[in-house]
Amino acid sequence: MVEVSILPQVRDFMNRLNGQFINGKTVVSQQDEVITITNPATDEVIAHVATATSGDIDYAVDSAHRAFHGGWADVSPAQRGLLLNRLADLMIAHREELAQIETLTSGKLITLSRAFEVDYAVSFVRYYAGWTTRIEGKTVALSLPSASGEKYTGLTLREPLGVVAGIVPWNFSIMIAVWKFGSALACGCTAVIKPSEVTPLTMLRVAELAIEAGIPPGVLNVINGPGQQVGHALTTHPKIAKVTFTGGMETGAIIGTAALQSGFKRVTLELGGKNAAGFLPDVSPEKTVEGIIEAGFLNSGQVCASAERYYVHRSLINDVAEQLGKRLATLTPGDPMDDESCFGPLANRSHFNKVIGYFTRARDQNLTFIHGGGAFDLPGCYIQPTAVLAQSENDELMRQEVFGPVASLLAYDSVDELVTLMNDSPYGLAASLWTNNLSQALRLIPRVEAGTVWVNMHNYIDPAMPFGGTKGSGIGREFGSAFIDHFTEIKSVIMRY
Ligand code: TXE
Repeated sequence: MVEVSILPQVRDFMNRLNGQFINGKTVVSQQDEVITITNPATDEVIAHVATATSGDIDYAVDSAHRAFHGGWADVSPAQRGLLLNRLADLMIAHREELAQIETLTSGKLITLSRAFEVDYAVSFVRYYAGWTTRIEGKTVALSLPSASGEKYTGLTLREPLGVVAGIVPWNFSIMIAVWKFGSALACGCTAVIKPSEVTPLTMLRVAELAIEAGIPPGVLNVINGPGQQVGHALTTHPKIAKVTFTGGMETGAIIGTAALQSGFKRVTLELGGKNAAGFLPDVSPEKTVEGIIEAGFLNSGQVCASAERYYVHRSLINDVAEQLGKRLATLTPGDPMDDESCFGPLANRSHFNKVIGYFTRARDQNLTFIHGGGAFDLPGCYIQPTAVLAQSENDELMRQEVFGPVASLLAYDSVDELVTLMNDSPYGLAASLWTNNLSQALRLIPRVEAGTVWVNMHNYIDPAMPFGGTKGSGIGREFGSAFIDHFTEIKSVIMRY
């Protein structure tokens, strides 16, 4: 056991009354409506955050609007990149502080908070910083007829959209926020981020670091509060040009509709998935089990790209089930603030109750639990790592996104059946194929309906690779060069001479 001691600056930050970060300053307009933050590992109350008033929301959007028109869009691309890189440097300098705030709030293992919420998030900030000087238009040869010798020149300009609202979930509160504001700021847009109401703290600290880095006040603002009030008011605010959201499918439909109905705002939606992993018969049960652990149990399964549906050839499924049960038994629960813990709690009580509800209904439907299926007898939101043998592709556990540490296994007989089963979902975010048969893999990849297909791996998201969903998993792509299309508007210019 290597228990991490809480830094004094983390204690100070948690003890003060936080609220919003607007126009370069902390804003706490009301003391009566506060969000109470509970550590999901201990159930202890650890902080309070004031909810944004409607005046705060207007102030945040107006500040971002003024910062956009007053300069950020005109800051040279090289300077924008430099400032984003300075923010990345400061995030690294404050690595332990950010990681501890995140772990105390979300229950994420401290090792994961350092790796994903700081190191990995910083890779994304630097990646976006690198794009600032590479956003360009085109010159176009025109086809207009020339009646009396006149000529035409056509060119396209890429212009930043304006103020972007970034609505963020609780599973990766810095990294996913970086995907939103990094894209926005790189393209010359300004941003108002609304973190999840259960993880409102870490982005406040990142926004403070942005000011220290020299990013002008108003360029990056953070407002907190419940989705249906604060999130909705932000989404529909007339000065918001674009909404970029990561979260659940139902909420995505509400936000997408509200954004379109309030002035045809541009929208990017990343809505999770019920991701499939297909293991071909050449993969041994041992490798299949390690593949399932990689695909489904990172961050206790609270990863939008995690797999929850596992298809294993009928000839191997009993072996895989037996070995998986033994392997899951090694995932013992630990304190997220312990450097050596390998399996932490879920991020909040309401999510815990939701996951337990799935297990209860699966028991009622007589599904076979290979391992787990309940909570650990501990304080906090600890759910057992769980695997079930599904009865059919119609089981609730094969259709609904659980977003927890659960693997549902189903047998298949032929490759064609495997493809049909993998595609039998309203979602299409990510999938993985596991085989050493290269030609088989290359033939299957185009047949799998998902925005990302991994081969012999899962959950690997790289800044250089576009990420987003097909079908109900959303609209648009983040990262790669694809994000530029979603944060700029193309202006066509035609000149006659
Ligand atoms: O997410 P919501 P929740 C999935 C996962 C989970 C389910 C629900 O299956 O069980 O979604 O989780 C804000 N207008 N994912 O309830 O509702 C809200 O305040 C504007 C997948 O936490 O999607 C928060 O900031 N904003 C996932 C954000 O939306 C609204 C990650 C996400 O909340 C709003 C997390 C509204 N009407 C959960 N309602 C992924 N894709 O990675 C809510 N919000």
